[in-house]
Amino acid sequence: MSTPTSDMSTPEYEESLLYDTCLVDGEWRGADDGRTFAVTDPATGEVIASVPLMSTAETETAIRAAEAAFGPWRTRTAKDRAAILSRWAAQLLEHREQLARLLTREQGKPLAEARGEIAYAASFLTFYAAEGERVRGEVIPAPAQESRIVVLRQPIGVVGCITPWNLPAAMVTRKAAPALAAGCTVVMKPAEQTPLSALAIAALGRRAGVPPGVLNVITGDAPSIGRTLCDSPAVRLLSFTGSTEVGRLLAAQCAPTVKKLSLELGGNAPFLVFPDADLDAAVDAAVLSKFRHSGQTCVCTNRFLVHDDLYPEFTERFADRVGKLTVGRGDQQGVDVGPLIDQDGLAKAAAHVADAVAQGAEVLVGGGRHREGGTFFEPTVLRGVTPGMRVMREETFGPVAAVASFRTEREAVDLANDSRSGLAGYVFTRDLARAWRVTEALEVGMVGLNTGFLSVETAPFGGVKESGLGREGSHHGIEEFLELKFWHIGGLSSPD
Ligand code: TXE
Repeated sequence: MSTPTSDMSTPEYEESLLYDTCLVDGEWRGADDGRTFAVTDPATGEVIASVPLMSTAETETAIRAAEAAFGPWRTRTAKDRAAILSRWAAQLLEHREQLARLLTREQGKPLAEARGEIAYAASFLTFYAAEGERVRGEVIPAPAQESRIVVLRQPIGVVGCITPWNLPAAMVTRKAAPALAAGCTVVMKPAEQTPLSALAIAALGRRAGVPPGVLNVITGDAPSIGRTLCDSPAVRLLSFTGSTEVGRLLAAQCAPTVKKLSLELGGNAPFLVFPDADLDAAVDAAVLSKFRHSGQTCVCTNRFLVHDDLYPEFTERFADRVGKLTVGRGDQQGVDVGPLIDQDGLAKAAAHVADAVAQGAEVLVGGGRHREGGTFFEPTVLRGVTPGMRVMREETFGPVAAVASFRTEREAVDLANDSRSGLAGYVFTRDLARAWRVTEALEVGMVGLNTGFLSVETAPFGGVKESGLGREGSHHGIEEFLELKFWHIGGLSSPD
């Protein structure tokens, strides 16, 4: 193990929050062999920092640190843990601007979105500070008068967390906050594109009093770190947010240790506009739900399904609005849509448009790489898409809106459910009975009714089908990190 690197409490680090080493057992360290990899600004291609390229050995060290920290952490009072999480939330909000700028640099998103994400990240710490104090057991009826059955809810143990690059701050706290509140300890691996937000947030956690080993953040080689977390019998839960493909691989790798899994995977969100919808509200929500974070969230709409009667007007108004979106670097004033995360993201968006056009779809606006160059893609609206096109079958994860039409409610629901994913869905109607019918029929975990906005810390975020397992956020989210133990107490004799 290499010795801890520089003193990370210097004013330079305090100010920039640009941490370029990993947090293991409360110390900032590099990889054992000193190797690093570069983190680049997706808007410019410029290298921002180099962070440790850690692998199996360092992951094992981090797991041991988390194991050693588990006993002392789980036995702290819930109030103590809550106080630390609350201070951590305050640290995030106090450093919101620095964190937002760091996030924009490594991820590309407009500053306004980055500021929103930091507030969202802090909300999980605040929420779970309180929720951790509400973890309680129960007494249930026993079979005999002289016995009792008591149910305990206990922390599961060491948790491995793997987070994505699209919400690199919020996904850290959405996992770490309930884990720590429950009394678990964490080994976290952020996405290689965006490790800096995670390291900065971990540093603020240390300043808030998170003890050594309770939260470890390691950067590096995803397959070997992932494999080590999966293989370790000490890791009792793997919490992953990312692609369905990697989720499937991790599930298979966790099978030998029968590890609990929490998986938040890709989506293919339908957005249904019925003939009685408020068209203004639907168009506003369409723009929000498709183009925030450049279309790179798992709850972003992937398929617009619009009733025949509204189809011409909806597509025209939507395309008009989309054509007015400002594309540019996230740190520039007035930018609505930033770059895509990398060349792979750009290639996928371009391939989906090309496939749709080859099969007869029409480009109403956008359609290609943006003149900014790099990984910028034009906000795009496609009309006349059909269910077999890639843009309808796969998650585009880019600023490409595919709009198809339907005739009946049954057809709309069938089209919406014609996917192996089932994360989010959006429904626009003013008919209450229809809203109930359609919401109940949609095979998804979350529905936005007359809104394009879904995610809040108080609601159980998650999907069905191949979109994953488990829920994050809300009082349900902490259950992932707890396990039940019942205690059957006998021999309680009656009084004389
Ligand atoms: O995801 P990956 P990618 C979807 C979206 C996107 C596509 C591909 O459709 O276009 O996935 O994105 C880690 N063992 N989502 O390739 O590879 C990786 O380091 C262990 C939806 O970036 O799944 C990162 O930390 N870990 C999504 C995380 O997995 C591994 C968010 C996500 O990367 C690993 C991101 C391995 N073998 C992409 N390989 C959402 N649900 O919000 C990769 N990783």
